[in-house]
Amino acid sequence: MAIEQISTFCRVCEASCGFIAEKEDNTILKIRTDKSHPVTRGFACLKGIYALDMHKDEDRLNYPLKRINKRSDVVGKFERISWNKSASDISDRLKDIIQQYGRNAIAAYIGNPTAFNSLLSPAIASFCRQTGCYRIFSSGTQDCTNKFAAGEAVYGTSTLHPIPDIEHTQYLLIIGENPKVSHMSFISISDPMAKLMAAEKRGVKIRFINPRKIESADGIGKVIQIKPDTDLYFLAALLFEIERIGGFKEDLMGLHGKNSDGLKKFIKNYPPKRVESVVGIPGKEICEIAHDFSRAEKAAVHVSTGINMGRQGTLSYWLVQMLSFVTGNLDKKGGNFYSLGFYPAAKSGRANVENLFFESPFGPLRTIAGNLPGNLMSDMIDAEKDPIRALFVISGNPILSVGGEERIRKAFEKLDLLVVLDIYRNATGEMADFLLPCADMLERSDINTCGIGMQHEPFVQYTDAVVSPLFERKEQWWILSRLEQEMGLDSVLNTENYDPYGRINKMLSHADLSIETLKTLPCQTAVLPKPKAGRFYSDWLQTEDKKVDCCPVLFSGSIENAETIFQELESEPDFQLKLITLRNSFMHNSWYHNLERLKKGEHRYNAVYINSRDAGRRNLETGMKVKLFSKWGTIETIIKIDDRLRDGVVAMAHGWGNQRTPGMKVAQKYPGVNVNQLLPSGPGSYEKLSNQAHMTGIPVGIEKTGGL
Ligand SMILES: Nc1nc2c(c(=O)[nH]1)N[C@H]1C(S)=C(S)[C@@H](COP(=O)(O)OP(=O)(O)OC[C@H]3O[C@@H](n4cnc5c(=O)[nH]c(N)nc54)[C@H](O)[C@@H]3O)O[C@H]1N2
Ligand SMILES: Nc1nc2c(c(=O)[nH]1)N[C@H]1C(S)=C(S)[C@@H](COP(=O)(O)OP(=O)(O)OC[C@H]3O[C@@H](n4cnc5c(=O)[nH]c(N)nc54)[C@H](O)[C@@H]3O)O[C@H]1N2
Ligand code: SF4
Ligand SMILES: [Mo]
Repeated sequence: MAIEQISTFCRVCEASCGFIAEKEDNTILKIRTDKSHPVTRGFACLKGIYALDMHKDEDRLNYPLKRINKRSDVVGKFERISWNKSASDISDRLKDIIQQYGRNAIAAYIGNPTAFNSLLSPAIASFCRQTGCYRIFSSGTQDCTNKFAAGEAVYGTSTLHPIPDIEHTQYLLIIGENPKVSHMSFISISDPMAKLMAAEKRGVKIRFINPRKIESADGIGKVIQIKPDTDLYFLAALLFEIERIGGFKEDLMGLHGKNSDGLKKFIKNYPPKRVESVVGIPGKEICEIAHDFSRAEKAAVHVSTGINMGRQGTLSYWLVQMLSFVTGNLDKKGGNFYSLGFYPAAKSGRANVENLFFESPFGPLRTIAGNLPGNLMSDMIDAEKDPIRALFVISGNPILSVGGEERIRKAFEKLDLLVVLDIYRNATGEMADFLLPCADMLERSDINTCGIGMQHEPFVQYTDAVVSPLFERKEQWWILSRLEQEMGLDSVLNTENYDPYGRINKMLSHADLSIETLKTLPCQTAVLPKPKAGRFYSDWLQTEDKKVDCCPVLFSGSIENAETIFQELESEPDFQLKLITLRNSFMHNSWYHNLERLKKGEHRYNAVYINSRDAGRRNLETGMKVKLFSKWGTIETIIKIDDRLRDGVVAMAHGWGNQRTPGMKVAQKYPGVNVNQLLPSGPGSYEKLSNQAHMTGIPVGIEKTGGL
């Protein structure tokens, strides 16, 4: 058969880079970037290209497996079973659990790749609704639920996140984000560095707020090195100074806002001079940023996980929105605006603002976009009353990605049933009763729904499966539907001529598109109108009264608590080290660890990075073995001097620690260490407003354990 060229796209991160896959029969020969793609224009990173290594990896999960030894045995013993047998065994056990303990006993953990699989979310919703699984955890509480919570409170919807107009702005503030490595999040953008470089050339003043002089800033703008977990006070001080110099657009605030007195009262507490020692930035420098931002004709702001993972991510994101709103940069060309795309997603996240919290043994709780705090998952399994007994892990790896590995492992041992749907037998899968092998992105059709409402250059692309799933791998929507069928519930598999794209076609019809029309276009891609200002207050804002809430009542308790945290930070000893995360281009959370090609030189382990001054004070040098400890755990690793870090900050990559993952031989050969053993978990370890886990600015200590 002749070699075919299939146009497809990457589903690892939001950029959705276009690819050409070359295949012969059902074998993929090569993946290359698609230079003819109308939006991504040949841009890609290693992870996208290496998806082919993953597709072919001999350690991939290829058949359903059933555990035959105890879950507490470190190494799982599994036997191969058929899909029919796995469906009936899981169904029987689930029915027993429901009969014995009620539906409360079932829970799910939904991992990050779910966001890049357009057919999966409705299948999860159906499965959970029908089985009564209402305790849902997800990787969202590790990376972004603060944005959902603030969106709901301020704009009335969790899905309204105005993106920066990089092309037309004059001043760009980027907080807690490293575009060169991570390619941005909550703005889906191809080749962000090219866009930032072009902006720099145009004379845009770019300022990064980050504890580390990130790679993104090499030759672009300037980094202002903030102390971790203090962004709230930095933002409050910016607003304080902007108000002081008369930079608030009071007329606009009157027209489109409410409760601005509450905002003003809050920021009054944090003049630049007061916050400078806590945030680690001289008051003068804070004032300069405030002046530049408010005096620029057009200024834009964007923030990411560096802010989200702090203890006060929701309040911080609130002030980010306020910065844009009060300076008149919200819904403005060159400021921040909503990017519509093919479907008005801003409306679908409309908040139910009644009855926000409910009582629980862990104190008042709420769900954010359906999610409970991931940091309570072990507690809810461990609970005396109504424990979780059955857990479905759907493309996630909580053992390595959530804080408190040992607590999670202990809790998982207690489960009556653990079912893991993944492409690998990952660290979590090693504890599973059933491992269900899933199709990878090259083996399934899809469209790029993930970035709706946040695309820099909106486009929608359809891809066929490049090849049909190898071995007995299956798509996850099929697996969940098969389980429904086996349990006698409604299942799309019982519908004759079921069209998995029915719902998506309805969404596409908003832009007069359908899967069929997409298939006729070059790269199966429709380029959509560029985002523009003008409809934010009239159409996208979802509060009842169509006003931006400048100080939601919901925030009162957290606002009071902000002062307590400020005073705690003020009295911290000077020598206190704080831990932050360090992503790099050779890892993607906890996956991609089984590719030999990514394990070269220093990428064979995850060192702790520290600057030479902090290292010198402790007689530490690159290569030395050290113990890194926190209130929650201790790990051993190796020092790497990195003078990009500010004083008092150490950094480590997460997602490592595969010592106990024999199903991934390369990952186990280069295990590194799971930094999340140092992170807090349980009550008090997440932001109450948003359930977002506290993951940056963790107080740690460091001690030498060995020589070079
Ligand atoms: N300390 C610290 N911890 C962190 C972070 C941090 O910055 N610092 N970052 C956090 C962030 S941002 C996130 S999003 C979470 C991620 O948390 P998780 O989503 O729990 O973990 P991932 O490592 O993304 O694991 C995804 C799993 O999905 C599998 N997978 C990949 N593609 C597919 C597919 O197509 N189908 C199926 N079924 N499975 C697939 C992979 O093999 C992998 O096992 O971790 C967080 N943890
Ligand atoms: N190569 C690679 N790309 C990825 C991922 C990956 O693991 N590897 N993960 C993907 C996922 S799931 C996500 S969510 C995105 C995340 O995308 P980003 O949010 O851009 O993630 P990071 O590159 O970790 O950048 C976060 C930055 O915040 C800084 N920071 C840490 N603490 C603080 C703080 O308290 N305040 C401030 N102001 N800054 C702080 C860190 O130094 C870091 O530079 O990336 C995605 N892309
Ligand atoms: S930037 Fe994101 S979407 Fe593009 S190739 Fe890399 S991982 Fe895939
Ligand atoms: Mo993430």
